[in-house]
Amino acid sequence: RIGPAFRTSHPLASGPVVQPAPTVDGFVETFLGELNYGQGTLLSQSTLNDQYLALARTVRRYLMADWLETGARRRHAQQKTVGYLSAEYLLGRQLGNNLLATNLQDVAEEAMRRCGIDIATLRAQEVEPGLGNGGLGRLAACFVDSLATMDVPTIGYGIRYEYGIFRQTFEDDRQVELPDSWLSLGSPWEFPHPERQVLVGFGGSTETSTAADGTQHTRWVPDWTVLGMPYHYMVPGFRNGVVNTLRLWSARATHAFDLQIFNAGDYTQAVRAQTFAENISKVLYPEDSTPQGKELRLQQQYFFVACSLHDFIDNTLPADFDLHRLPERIVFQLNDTHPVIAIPELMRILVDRKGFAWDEAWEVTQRCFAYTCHTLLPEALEVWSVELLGRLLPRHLEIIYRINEEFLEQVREAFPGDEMRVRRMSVIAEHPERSVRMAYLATVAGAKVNGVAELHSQLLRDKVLPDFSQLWPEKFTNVTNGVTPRRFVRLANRRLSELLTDTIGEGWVTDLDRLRELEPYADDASFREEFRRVKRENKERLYRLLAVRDGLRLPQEAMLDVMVKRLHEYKRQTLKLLHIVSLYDDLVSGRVAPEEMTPRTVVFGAKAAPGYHLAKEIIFLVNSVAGVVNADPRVQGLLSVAFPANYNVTLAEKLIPAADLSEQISLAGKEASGTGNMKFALNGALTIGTDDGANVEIRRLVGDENFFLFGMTEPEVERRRAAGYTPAEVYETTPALRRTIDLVASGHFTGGDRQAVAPVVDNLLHEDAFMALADFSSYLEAQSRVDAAYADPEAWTRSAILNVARSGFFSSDRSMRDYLERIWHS
Ligand code: CBF
Repeated sequence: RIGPAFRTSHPLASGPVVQPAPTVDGFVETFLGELNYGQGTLLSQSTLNDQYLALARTVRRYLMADWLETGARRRHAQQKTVGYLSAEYLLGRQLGNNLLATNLQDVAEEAMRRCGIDIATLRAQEVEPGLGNGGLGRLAACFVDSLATMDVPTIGYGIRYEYGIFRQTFEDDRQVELPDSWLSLGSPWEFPHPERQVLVGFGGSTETSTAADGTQHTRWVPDWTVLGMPYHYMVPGFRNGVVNTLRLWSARATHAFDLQIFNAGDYTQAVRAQTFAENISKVLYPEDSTPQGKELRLQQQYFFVACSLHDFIDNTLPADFDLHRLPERIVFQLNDTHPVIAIPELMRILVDRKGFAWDEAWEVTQRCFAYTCHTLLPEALEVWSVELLGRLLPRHLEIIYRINEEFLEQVREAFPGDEMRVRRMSVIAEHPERSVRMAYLATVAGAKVNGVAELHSQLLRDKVLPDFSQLWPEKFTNVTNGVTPRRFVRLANRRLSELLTDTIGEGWVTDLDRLRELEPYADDASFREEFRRVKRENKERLYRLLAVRDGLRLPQEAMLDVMVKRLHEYKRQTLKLLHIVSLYDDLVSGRVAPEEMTPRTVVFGAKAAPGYHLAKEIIFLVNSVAGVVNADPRVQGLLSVAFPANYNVTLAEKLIPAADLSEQISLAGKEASGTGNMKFALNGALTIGTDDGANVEIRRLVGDENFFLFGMTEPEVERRRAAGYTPAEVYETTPALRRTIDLVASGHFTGGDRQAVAPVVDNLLHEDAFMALADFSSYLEAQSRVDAAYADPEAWTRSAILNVARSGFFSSDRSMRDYLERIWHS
């Protein structure tokens, strides 16, 4: 337990801290003070990094009083807190967001100007904390933003990876991964709290003793431990005086090094324990949607949830708090299966440490957790082998066994004689090896289970967890994902934001449904003109950036067609590539005359998991096609392909506001929701997409006529598969597809090297697990509709405006309201 707070009657000890004046003079003074006293330098001698750190610390000062006040208010209010447990937070840069939240953008800009500094240069200094892989991690960041803006007591819990998602570069068109040392120049946004360190055990065995009254007591005796050191990050609400906390854990050795071994000269051995412990939070697993069955990953998961539960129970609640009432004070939202080991951990704390009877502890535990599933790929549902789990966390395995035993009794009672069902529903799988199904454990223990878009929640009930939804239909619910309008419109798209505010007032930033008021302006020619100006200027900004960042020269006038997301077969970047190749082929073969072509620039952004061989081959192919297309004078100005390396939140903030067309082309039934799709629609891009994930809801809201739908529906996919899908047959019978694939296979884009394209081509022709070929014709037909629509700028702009006006539903504030209503307060 943390030591007693320093007590004094001095008014400044518990009163508000003094905040610098929010004037340009006040800002300059604080900034220079930070440079002098924080960085130990003079403005005239300071480096860019000194200036960035001083600026960040200046902004931090404006948030500090609110942070302290929010913390104090939360401690006294005794309200229920949301403990968001997430192994990933893809935060993006902090400086701009915090300037926005404090309403200091203009003041800071002017203050820096007075100091002779261009604030944009300092912003560019910040390395974004890439502590997540993609959608799931970014969603967590959007959610904590919304919770602060809505003043919901929240603690975000996660891992402070020393290295986040790898930095991607290309060498000879192939992805090369570099470590992301985001902390190397200092991280001004974090506050270490060594006094709140937590001890976490691993390994060892359990001991059971019997008391005089016959009751048995089990104790876990771990054989090694590490310390969890919390780093606190501010999570400001939008101009509402609220600053919540994100608490990320870093692993430390319990004993830094062994002095005796060191003195004996074996330096490596002396720090072995330290290296071993620190490895736990060293690096983010660069996987998206597929679990990595690695021991270190299970260590990471247990490490952060053990720290977080301990932190809340022992360091946040009052010492005399009656833990029977724990569900009144916390709900832990499990962001996918990664934190699910928290369930047996809470049982262990209550039963072994706090002396609860099993049933009492189970009652409390079931009310403290809710589980969000983020996938539909069966292979992505995490399982841990019993051997590994038992070796690393022996007491937890015992607890899981008992949970399962009692649960299966319940199943037997509900479905007498149905042993097949019992086996299907068991938390313990027997094949291919004995293992723990984490999604099942979360479903058994969680008060609620939700999917992340309507279609996904439906498929979750019907296909992924059908037995469970039959047993407990009331447990299942949907919360469609959302994105924060602060970062993804107000900050990323200042021009559009100004236009919106001038037209409908500022309220939309925290009440996104108000975008509806924009609808009538879709018919106003001068508004449409303004809207087009915004897009044009955003494109210019993007192209200036890409010229400097990636050496890319892109034509200003062409339609900007963007596909940015993790590289995965189910997302079907290959389908997009086939479209590009077919456009190229049409042009160079003369099938389409240049004047018939709607000029396009296609931009990809995607990282492939380092071990995902085929995904990396697809990246190679995209780069190869881009190289040839961009160098071919016959298509110059008509077709360009760009693949800027290292797609991340920072680049997304520039790309999305500039886009005309948003590619959301996953095979129906595979993308749980998507959130990029929402960001594009909110920034006035039209979507070409399948009936998948949240596309379904986007299309329903923006209207069929403002969305380019194509491809099979999920039931059609199922039927097609059941009938026996043979991609080679589609290839043989579709001339345009055949021409396109043949051109790729000929080595045209790889200097004649047919071998280099074989992995992708062979996969498409002989496997095509995600049916890109089956949807090819429908996709091309939809793209022709896009071309025709784009050729009419007035109609296109009208649709783009309606996309913005009707996408208010996709605010993460609405998602949070849904969680509060359907899950956290139900
Ligand atoms: O729910 C957030 C996102 O999560 C994923 O990225 C994931 O990692 N499982 C899904 O693939 C997305 O569909 C989803 O939007």
